[in-house]
Amino acid sequence: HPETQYLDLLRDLLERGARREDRTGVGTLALFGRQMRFDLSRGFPLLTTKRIFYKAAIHELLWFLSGDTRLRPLLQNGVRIWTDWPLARYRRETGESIDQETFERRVLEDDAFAARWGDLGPVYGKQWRAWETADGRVVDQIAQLVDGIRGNPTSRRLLFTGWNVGELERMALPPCHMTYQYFVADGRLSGILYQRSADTLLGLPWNLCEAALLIHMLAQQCDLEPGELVWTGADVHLYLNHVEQARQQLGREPRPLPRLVIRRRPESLFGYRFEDFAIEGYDPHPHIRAEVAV
Ligand code: DHF
Ligand code: TMP
Repeated sequence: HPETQYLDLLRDLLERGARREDRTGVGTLALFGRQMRFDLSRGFPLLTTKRIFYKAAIHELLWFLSGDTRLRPLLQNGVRIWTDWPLARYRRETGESIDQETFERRVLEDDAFAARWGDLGPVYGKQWRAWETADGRVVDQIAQLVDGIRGNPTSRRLLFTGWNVGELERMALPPCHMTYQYFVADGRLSGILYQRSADTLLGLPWNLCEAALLIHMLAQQCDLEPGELVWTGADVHLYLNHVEQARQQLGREPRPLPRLVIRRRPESLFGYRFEDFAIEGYDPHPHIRAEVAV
């Protein structure tokens, strides 16, 4: 079962991970340099050993592709996974002890507040769709990628990256899933995701889901079949407050992978809507709660 790769990774982290301090102060067990491969023709790589909120993941990917970096459109879709970072900044800079719900309500309802506190800076969406060059051009890396896959499928430059060195300090968080590269052979489109830093229990399952989703969308737009998703992680870690959750998950048997259905072929990669996607046959084990390290 493809998910065995993920469970093996969790087990390796528990058994052999190096205990390291980290930026958040939580501490991790970490390994350096790991790879997993998922043949997308064998099913959609959504974990089954715990429920993943894939609807929120779809919203997040569409938000990246829209070029947006503001919290508000995520919150309007009920996606709260990014609130913690602007909230931490607000608390740090104002000294106010506002709760998450109040903060989110203000971002949703108060334009001035949202403009001041509700933006993540030039994160993924900005770099993917509107990278600003030193000579004043604005580059849409995703549009160029689609043109490249269609027009020059054997190119070895079919990639985009969020790692814009000059803008890292202005980002709420420097990109984790930072570079995506694509490869066309035998009518199939494969993709590599290079992830510099992976929260194996919380973030990684979402990253796999979204990277796979993007391959499916690109393939549809370029008249190709989805090939493989190759995931490469550099600093791959398990937070010390996720150890119990990892053990619990390791006690579960993977179930058949679900399938992704794209109900419509939009006129461009930027025409997809949330309703265009359906995940069929998803019967996961129950969700496992875990705290995210800010
Ligand atoms: N920081 C850390 N330490 N780990 C991350 O995975 C992470 N991910 C970020 C931003 N910063 C991060 C963006 N993506 C969750 C999932 C993805 C994500 C952020 C958070 C998360 O908390 N997922 C939970 C529940 C989500 C929910 O209740 O909607 C999960 O169980 O998947
Ligand atoms: P770092 O910037 O110090 O590496 O912290 C970022 C943390 O967030 C790290 O634990 C990795 C995790 N993360 C993911 O695993 N996937 C993601 O998509 C994001 C945004 C973060």
